[in-house]
Amino acid sequence: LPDTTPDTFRRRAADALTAARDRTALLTSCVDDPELTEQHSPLMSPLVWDLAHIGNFEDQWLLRAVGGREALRPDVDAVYDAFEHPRAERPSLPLLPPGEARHYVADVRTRALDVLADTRLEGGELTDAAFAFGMIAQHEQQHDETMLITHQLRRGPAALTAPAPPPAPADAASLPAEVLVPGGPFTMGTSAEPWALDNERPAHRRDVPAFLIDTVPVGNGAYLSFIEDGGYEEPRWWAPEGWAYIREHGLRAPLFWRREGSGWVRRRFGVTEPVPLGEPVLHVSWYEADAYARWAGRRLPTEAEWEKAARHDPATGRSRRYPWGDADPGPDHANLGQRHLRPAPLGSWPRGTSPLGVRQLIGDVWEWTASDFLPYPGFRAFPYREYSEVFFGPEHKVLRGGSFAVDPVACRGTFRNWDLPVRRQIFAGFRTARDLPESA
Ligand code: AVJ
Ligand code: FE
Repeated sequence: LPDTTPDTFRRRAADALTAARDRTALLTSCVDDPELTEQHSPLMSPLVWDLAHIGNFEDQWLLRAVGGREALRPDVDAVYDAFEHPRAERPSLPLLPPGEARHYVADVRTRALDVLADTRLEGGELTDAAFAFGMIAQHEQQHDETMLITHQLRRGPAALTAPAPPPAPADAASLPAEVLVPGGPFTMGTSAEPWALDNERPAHRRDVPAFLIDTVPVGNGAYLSFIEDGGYEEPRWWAPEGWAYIREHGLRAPLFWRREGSGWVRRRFGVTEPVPLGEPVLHVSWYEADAYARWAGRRLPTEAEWEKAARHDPATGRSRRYPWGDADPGPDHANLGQRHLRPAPLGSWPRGTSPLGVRQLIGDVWEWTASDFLPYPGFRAFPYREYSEVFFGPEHKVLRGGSFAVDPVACRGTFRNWDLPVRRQIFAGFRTARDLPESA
């Protein structure tokens, strides 16, 4: 685990906050002010809402709760309360205009860094204050991912560019299709990770029977076979609610795909390109992932299976922080942090392989799991119920592993994301699993 003496902690916290702000600044300066204020999709907030919401959340938690200081803008709390106003109605709120929003977030940050310098942090201990700085950095990075989704939904020429990820490594084509994960208990979740969110806690033992899991995520090529086999016309592959949903909305392919001539193209950050067959499939709902798996004679992994495949080290019996070990993610481990604006080819990042041989678990695409979003035994809401607790229940499905759009500060082997099973604008794909045959 990272060294958490007060001085290194202060440096880590300041660096994490600064990295998040650099990304926020880029995402909110690469389009003009009218584009910041307009709503690009009813599923998303105007970018300028995200921007000031980031500052208001920091105002509430770092200035008021941790610093015990006066609020900078208590008058805008209600406008930026995500629970009071669903995304669709946010454009009609009295939002701070772009210039004012930029000043607000900058003023809050200056004062928050002041609070960081003044706050007493006991050596190595997880204090509520120490957690709050990590929570705020993660919150801003989560909204940076949300804003990147808005950029992907936006019409018009590209506003963002990034280099392509490296080509697949030499062994990518010869990897086994699936990996056997042996049965038995493993440690799920964490009690030690200082910046783990409430829903990742506490660490607990889980018995997971032996199963087989895909070595890499499902690719566009395999997904295309499902489409061409009539997958979207065949009700037997679909959960009943999923079938009703694709019929009602006329869905026949992942979001952003379009038929052109005899093939398929997709629009990606303002550029239209042939669907790359060797990349993980992206922008599919849980219903589509579930239907594909059934068509393939397989199923989605449960959340516990995913985490065991990612963290369990059979040599020691321990759970690692990440598939590759306990070291923080580096550029060779995983495609994270919006370095590339697309997932890497199937089989990429050999240095990020798990002890059992599973690849691309972290980064590239969020992976839908079979599981509902539920609390772990011993869960305690922290620091407030609306962070996770109000979302627990069968209506939300868990996603794991993070995407290319996720920053390392908000990505761990234990990190849990959740969304509605109809959602497709998020950077989500999946991999499949199956039970071990009786005879084995
Ligand atoms: C964990 C991604 C579902 O965006 O709704 C942002 C993260 N929580 N602000 C979301 C979050 C509060 C959350 N997700
Ligand atoms: Fe938020």
